[in-house]
Amino acid sequence: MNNQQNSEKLFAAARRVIPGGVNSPVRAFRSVGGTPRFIQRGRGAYLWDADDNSYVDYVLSWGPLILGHAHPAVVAALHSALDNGTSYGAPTALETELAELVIDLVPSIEMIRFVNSGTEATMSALRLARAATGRDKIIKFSGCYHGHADMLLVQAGSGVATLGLPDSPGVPASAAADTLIAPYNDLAAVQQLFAAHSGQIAAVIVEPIAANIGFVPPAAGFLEGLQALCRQGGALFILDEVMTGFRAALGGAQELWGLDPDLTCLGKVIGGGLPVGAYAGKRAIMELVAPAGPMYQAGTLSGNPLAMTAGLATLRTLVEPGVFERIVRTTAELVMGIEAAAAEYDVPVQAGFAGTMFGVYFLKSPGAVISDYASAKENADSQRYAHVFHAMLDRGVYLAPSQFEAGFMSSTHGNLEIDITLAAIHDVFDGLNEAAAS
Ligand code: KE4
Repeated sequence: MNNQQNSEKLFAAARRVIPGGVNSPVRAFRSVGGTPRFIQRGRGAYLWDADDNSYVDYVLSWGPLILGHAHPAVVAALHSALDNGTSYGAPTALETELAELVIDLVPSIEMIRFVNSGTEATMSALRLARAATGRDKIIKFSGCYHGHADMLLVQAGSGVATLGLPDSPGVPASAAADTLIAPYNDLAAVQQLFAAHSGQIAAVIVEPIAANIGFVPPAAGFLEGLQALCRQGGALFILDEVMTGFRAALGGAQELWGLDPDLTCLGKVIGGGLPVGAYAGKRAIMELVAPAGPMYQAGTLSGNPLAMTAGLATLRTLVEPGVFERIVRTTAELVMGIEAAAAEYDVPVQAGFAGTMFGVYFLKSPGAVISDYASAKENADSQRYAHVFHAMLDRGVYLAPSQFEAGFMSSTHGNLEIDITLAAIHDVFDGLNEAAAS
């Protein structure tokens, strides 16, 4: 067990003034237990905590840091931007430059509005869908997490799943009344909802990979089927690519499956670690957004020059020849190494990856298949995950502090980091067998 005295002190102080001692619930280690490590700095693939323990980091701020911590190109760009000030509340060329870059990379996007978080992106995209269709109902999927807007905190994933919250108190029934739920990967259930609510559904919003219940890829034809049902039913097809954008593929998960969503929600990577979200899509729909059109949405710090600068530096580096492909290879190497170790030590897992993001479920029984929220809750062994999480932490590897979260790779993870990680995995898996044998 590595020394965590300073984290414990800092956590005690934080809990006195911040609910749960954290500014976002998943950081509190509630589902894995123990003291969250208070981080002092990051560089490349590594984090250092308040007790100066170093970790190979696979959380990467929950996805944004695809170039690792404090990448020189991002830091240099921010240093020069800082000399010009931090915010103007007025348009800048930077916003247009980032908009043009995102539009170049994601063919379905013709126009984009920047906001400050993924929550704002999905909340605004759904308001826009309701404005565009004149309809009120939306369809989301159990276990999918689209941020914490009232209408979306219904059978959500991520921190809601991690904490096992039934849904959140404070969300009035009226706010959720128009939110219809279907199981992920269940196209028939969506067909039934369209039939039962014909002419009333404004949009279907979906994570193209259900990565807020861990890592559940779409079944063959699921996303394409949703897109077709939306077209037939007069509803907008919204892909929430806050997590998968520029990670599942450079053009997002929609590139992997040849999708053409009406709207796409983005976040994380496009801010390079600074607060940026965005909703984007077809011009005819986006031009309904104020002040071009009547649908209102606004934000004091939207398009902030520092955030735009970090996003531009990140994406411009990411699109350089070979950078993205190399991160994908490293991701594949890690996942295949974990699967090989699980086979060698007879540890039942369900692992997967798409581009630069991955997930590993520890299964309660061999052969179980996780394909949606219900099967994840039934078959994922969260207790074993918690044990592995802390054992890896003690060996200098920082995984997501929840079985219901995905893992992320960066351009700064190389052979050394993969070797450290797989050596730790072998050691931990071997220990699992010893514990079982004793
Ligand atoms: P934010 O409001 O946290 O920027 O984005 C919300 C959001 C929307 N859509 C998807 C697919 C997301 O994954 C998220 C946020 N992801 C979580 C981690 N799974 C953020 C971590 C946290 O809540 O602290």
